[in-house]
Amino acid sequence: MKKNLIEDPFEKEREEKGIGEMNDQNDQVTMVLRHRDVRKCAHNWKDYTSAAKPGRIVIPSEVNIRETRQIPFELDPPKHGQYRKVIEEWFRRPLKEDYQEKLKSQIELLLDEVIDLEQVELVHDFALKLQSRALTLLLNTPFEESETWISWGTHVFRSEGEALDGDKANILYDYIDKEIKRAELNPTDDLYSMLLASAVEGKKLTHEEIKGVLVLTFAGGRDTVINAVTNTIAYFAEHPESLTHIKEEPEIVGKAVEELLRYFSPLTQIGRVVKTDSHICEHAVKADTRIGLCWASANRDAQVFENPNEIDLTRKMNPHVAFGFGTHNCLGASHARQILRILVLAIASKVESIEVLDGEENIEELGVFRRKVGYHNLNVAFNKIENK
Ligand code: HEM
Ligand code: EMZ
Repeated sequence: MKKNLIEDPFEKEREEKGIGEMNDQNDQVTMVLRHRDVRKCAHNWKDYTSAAKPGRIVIPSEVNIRETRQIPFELDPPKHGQYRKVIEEWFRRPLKEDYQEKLKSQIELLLDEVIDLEQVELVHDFALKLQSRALTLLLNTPFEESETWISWGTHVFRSEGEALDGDKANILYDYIDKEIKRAELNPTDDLYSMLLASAVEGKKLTHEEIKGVLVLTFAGGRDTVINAVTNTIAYFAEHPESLTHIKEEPEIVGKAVEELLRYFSPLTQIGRVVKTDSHICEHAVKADTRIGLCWASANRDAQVFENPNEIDLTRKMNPHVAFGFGTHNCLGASHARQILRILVLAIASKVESIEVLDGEENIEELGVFRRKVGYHNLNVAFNKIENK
C-alpha cells in the first residue's frame, strides 16, 4: 500500500446521513459532509455566522487563546466585504510576473540547498522554510524576517503535545504588535504600512483590526501550505510516473495542482455558529451550536467527483472546495497555488526521483473520524538529474 494515501474517513456517514458529529472542548459540532450542503451552508451567512466570539469558528476552537478577531475571516457581510475590499488587491499580487519570478528563485534555491543531502526532513527543513520565505513576498517584508518565523515552528497556536498553546500564541501577537508600531513610525511598502494607510467607511483601521488581518495571514497560511508542500513531494516520490507526466507535459501543472489540493484538502473544516434552530439533512441543529463545513469530505463526494479517491492529474471537472466557497473563499489561494505550481515544475526540472525513508503521520482526531492531514516529520532523499 502506498504510504501517502490520504483515506476519506467520512464516506459512510456522508452517504448515509450527510452529517457527522464530534465534540470539541465540550461544544458540539455537526459536521456537514456533502458537497452540495457544504456549499449551501457556506453561502448562508444569515443562518450560519462567522462573526461569533473570536476563535469559535475554528475547530479546535481558539476562544481560550485568542481575543483578536481575525479579519475578514470572522466577519459577516456586509462588514466582511468592506474589510475584504481593503486587502483583496494586495492578495492578488502573486498573479504578477515579477512576484512569480522571485518565488521561483526562492524555491529553486531551497531545492538546491537540499537536493544533494543524503536525507532531508521535509516538514521543518523544507516546507516550513519554503512557506516562511514565500510569506516575505506576500507581506513585502525583508527576507530575513523569515528566520524569526521559521523559529516558531509549523504552527503558531500549537506545540508538540499541546493542541492549543497560549504562550506560543503570545509570541505571534507580540511580534505583530511590534511590527505595526514599527510600520507606523517608518512606513514602507509592506502590508502593515498599506493597512495603516487604509480606511473603512472613512475611518482608519485600528491597530486591533490590522492585527486581526496579520494574525490570519500568519496562522491561516501556515500549516495548510506546509502540509500541501509535504504531501505533494510525498506523492511524487511514490508516483514516479506522475513526475514523468509533468516532465513531458508541464502545461498540465495547473490542473495537477488543483487535483492535489482536492485530494489533500489541507484544511479539513471550518466552523460556523448556528443563529437560529434549523435543520441540515433532516438533522436538527440548535442555535448557538456549531456546524463544521467539511471541505475535506465535500472533496470526496462521489455525487460530484468520479473516482473521488483517485488522483487524476488531468481531471476535467474539478469544482473542489479546498479553498472554501463563496463569501470567505481563501484570499491566500493565488499565493498558495503559485507556490505549488512553481514547486512541482522545479522538482520536474531538477529531480530524477525521490525516495521516502521514514516519517511520522499527522492525524487529526475528529470524534469517530481520524483524518491524515500530513506529516509531523518526513525524511526523504532526492535523486538529482545530473548536469542540472
Ligand atoms: C480562507 C484554505 C492558504 C489566507 C480560507 C478558507 C479555506 C482556506 C477553506 C475558507 C474559510 C471559511 O469559509 O471560513 C486554505 C488552504 C490553503 C490556504 C487549503 C493552502 C493550500 C492560505 C494562505 C493565506 C490564506 C497562504 C495567506 C497567507 C486566508 C484568508 C482567508 C482564508 C485571509 C479568509 C478570507 C475571508 O474571510 O474572506 N482558506 N488557505 N490562506 N484564507 Fe486560506
Ligand atoms: C485560522 C484558520 C484560518 C486559525 C482560513 O483558516 O487557520 C487555522 O490554521 C488557524 O489556527 O486561527 O487562521
